[in-house]
Amino acid sequence: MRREWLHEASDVSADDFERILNESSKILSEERRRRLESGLIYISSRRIMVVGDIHGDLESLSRIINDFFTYNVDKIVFLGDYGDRGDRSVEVYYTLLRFKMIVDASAEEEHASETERERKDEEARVILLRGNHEGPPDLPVLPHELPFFFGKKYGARGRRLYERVVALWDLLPHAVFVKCERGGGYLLMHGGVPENTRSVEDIAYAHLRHPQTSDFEEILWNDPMEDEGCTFSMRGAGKRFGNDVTERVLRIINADTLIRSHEPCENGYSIAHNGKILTIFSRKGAPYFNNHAAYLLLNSSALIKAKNAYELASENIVIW
Ligand SMILES: [Mn+2]
Repeated sequence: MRREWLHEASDVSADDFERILNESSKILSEERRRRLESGLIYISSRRIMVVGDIHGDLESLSRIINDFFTYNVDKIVFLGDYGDRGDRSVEVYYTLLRFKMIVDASAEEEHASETERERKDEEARVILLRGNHEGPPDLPVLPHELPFFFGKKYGARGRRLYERVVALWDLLPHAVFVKCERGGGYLLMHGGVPENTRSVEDIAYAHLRHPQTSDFEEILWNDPMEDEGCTFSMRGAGKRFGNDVTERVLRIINADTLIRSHEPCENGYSIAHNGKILTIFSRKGAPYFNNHAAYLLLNSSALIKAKNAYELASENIVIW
């Protein structure tokens, strides 16, 4: 596939940006309707890329998208946090949405046969999860530079484009379950597991029960900690959750490992809770200055053999 469009983002006009937003909101609404408003998607593919925070790092994003095409990846899951922090946040949004439209929308018009179109209708190949930077209005992030970057680039129209981007957040899912042939699988979300999870539905419909329950807030904001139990978070939202919480929730969901993002990692990834948690961070540069960024490639061997973060990290992480 020709990839010249990967270099377009810097020069894209407000009209072109608006066009991609129109198309994205159509496709994302359709996808949300098709999964019956659930925020949890089940997938079982052979090659799945899992990408952590991007936060305005356009260079890392381009590299990730190039690898997606080069390695014939079936599906790619972004774990959220696209804008803010990095100064190319506007370009990151354009590139991400354009990428999704090229992969998930264009094939329908072109040469898709009836069966191919049905498969496309059922399953998106590019899955953008919500992070805390794409959260509900009552859980704002600080600082939130995205509206400023839109204004800087597009002047008065920037505000309107920014609001259109914000409107997309509600259409995004917040969790993925990767089913493994051997049984079990991986639970993917931005922050972490909610303390009071009692069923899969608590995760799948957390967004519809917000703010009556704190489950949605916790999915977007939580971080693991060394101790047992749960405690308050310095972030001002979400909680810090212990090993016992992770084990209990993974058992309820029937997952072996939680794969999440949300925290910078010196080497692009880190492992917590005795291998029950893998954290992936996929951006470099100011203001975090981690040495490396990374993504996870779940290939068929990982999907058959690896049961914890140590085994996943030993052969399936790509670092730059
Ligand atoms: Mn985050």
